[in-house]
Amino acid sequence: MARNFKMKKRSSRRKMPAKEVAGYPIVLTASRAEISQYGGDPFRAFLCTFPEMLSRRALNGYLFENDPTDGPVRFAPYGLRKVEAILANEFGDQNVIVSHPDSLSQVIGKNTRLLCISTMDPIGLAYVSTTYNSLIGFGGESLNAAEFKNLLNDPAIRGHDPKIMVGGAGVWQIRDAGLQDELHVNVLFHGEGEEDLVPVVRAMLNNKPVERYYNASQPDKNQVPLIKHAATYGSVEITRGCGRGCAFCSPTNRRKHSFPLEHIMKEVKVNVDGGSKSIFTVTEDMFLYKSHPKFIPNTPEVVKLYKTIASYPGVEHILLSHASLAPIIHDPHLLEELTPILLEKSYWTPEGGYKQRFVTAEVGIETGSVRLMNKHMQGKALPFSVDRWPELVCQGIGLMNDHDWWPLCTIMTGQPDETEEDVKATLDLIDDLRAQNAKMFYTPVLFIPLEDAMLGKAKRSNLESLTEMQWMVLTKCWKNNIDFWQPEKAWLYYPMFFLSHWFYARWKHGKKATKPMMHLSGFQEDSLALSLLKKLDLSREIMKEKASTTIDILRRR
Ligand code: B12
Ligand code: SF4
Repeated sequence: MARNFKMKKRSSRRKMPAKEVAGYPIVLTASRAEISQYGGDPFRAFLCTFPEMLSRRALNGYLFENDPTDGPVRFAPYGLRKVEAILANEFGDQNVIVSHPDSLSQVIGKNTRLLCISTMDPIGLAYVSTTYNSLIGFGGESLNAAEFKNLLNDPAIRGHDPKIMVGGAGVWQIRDAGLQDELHVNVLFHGEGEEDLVPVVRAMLNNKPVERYYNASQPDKNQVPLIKHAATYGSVEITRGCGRGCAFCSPTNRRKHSFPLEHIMKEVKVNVDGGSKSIFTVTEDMFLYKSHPKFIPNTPEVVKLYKTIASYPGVEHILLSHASLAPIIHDPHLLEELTPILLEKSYWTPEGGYKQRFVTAEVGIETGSVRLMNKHMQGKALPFSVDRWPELVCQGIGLMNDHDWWPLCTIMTGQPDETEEDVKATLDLIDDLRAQNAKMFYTPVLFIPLEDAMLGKAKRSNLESLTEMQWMVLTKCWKNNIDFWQPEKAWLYYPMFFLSHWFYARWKHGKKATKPMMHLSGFQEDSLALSLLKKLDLSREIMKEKASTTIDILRRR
């Protein structure tokens, strides 16, 4: 699926070197969208998955936050920091630099042999980008994609023509989009860097052949180096891999292990010394940390970990990436002991404009269907059976809410073999959560086959193929988000969705979106008004069909 990927003119904010610079042999970078740290709020970064026209406006103040310098960037994505450590340990600190994309002209020069770029979503083909770009349907490609293109268009790169290697979770997108040649990328490095990166770089520097799409072997846990400089949001990996084995997931393929506390604290120090006020614990599930067999949580070790991080001088906030529900149901003491530590270090507070202080982490609910859970996500509920999934979800979210945890939850629809019964089960689960006044933020997404996931070859879902009920999953989630997070703005959102449906979305997405969109516009699902609107929609459809048949008949005459 080759795409039109025309290069734009260079941004006026880029500095031009006064004279020819020597440059560093190995330069590392990421796009503005992925290297910025958005005032310290990682959830703001998700806006980069929205169309450029909307997200650039919303984020513009943040995209240049790492003020361009002539030297190394202050904060960089954690994966890129690992790559920096791997390469600097081998080729010498003086030969490797991580640069902000706006400063490339200061660090790429005649000595530069290799440019390494890290990316999670270069073409905007991951879950959130795909879902919301097609849903909104105007405003261009995602900011992630636009900024990745801008990066490769940098005059310093074009002028000096170093070899280019791209790595990180999103490399498959460049291959799938058929853009490797057009972007002049010599090597797409897929997988972890600790085992194979050095030989690959050595081969590239020596002009030896390297596979264009390089699949890296898995490293041993002892090979993972400490980062040398601060990562965005103060990221520190506490575990790698997962092992629950969900069929749509890629990180589950990594070898599962927890990093020793000493290793973690050394990286906390690097981040704090580098100026970070927060520590972001990177993991597939924070309760995997030193967990026992069958994913039974190791409460004392988890509590010790967060206590130690929280008491490190200079750590003002602790941010969490992912968490799962089963461990907190298995051990009710887990949240009891952990919450006071995390609540005190929360980034989400009334001073920041929120209703109250709360803790948040990303939780994967994905579906309410026990059948789909059994088929694709059997390990997700361990140590419990997935046969109780909807009940476990309600119980887990309830426990979280009791302890002031307001999770961000993903719900996925359009899975390859999702039936109407499966979708109904998901809608029922969302209703049950609403009935218990769940405090949470839903991120509904379409199923996307990530390359190295077990379902990597499955059919990609899209809005055109969604049924009315699948649409309802998307809109119900957003209705709940409005009603919980911004009920005072409902008067603005409801008419906005109503008008956008009748003047735009209905034309773009068809009549199956009508009932769901009217629900999102504030109509009760079973209200008379909604069924009248649906009927009106249906009769318009019939009239349109009749008109086109009449035109056909007249034409034939
Ligand atoms: C932390 C995190 C974030 C943080 C980023 C923090 C940061 N800047 O450091 C936040 C919350 C901001 C974030 C946002 C998004 N994320 Co994210 N994120 C993660 C998470 C949980 C951990 C990433 C991490 O640091 N891992 C640890 C490091 C060591 O691993 P790594 O980054 O993969 O790096 C290694 C290799 O990839 C490789 N490598 C990395 N870079 C390079 C570069 C070169 C040149 C080479 C050779 C090698 C190389 O070497 C490294 C060491 O082994 C992963 C899940 C996961 N486990 O990977 C998802 C993940 C990477 N995110 C993902 C996505 C899609 C996003 C979003 C686009 C939103 C979305 N879900 O649609 C946004 C992007 C917004 C933006 N513009 O920044 C997806 C990528 C999917 C895919 N395969 O295409 C993942 C895999 C989650 C998932 N399963 O959906 N994310
Ligand atoms: S629980 Fe999460 S990280 Fe683990 S395999 Fe499932 S989706 Fe992947």
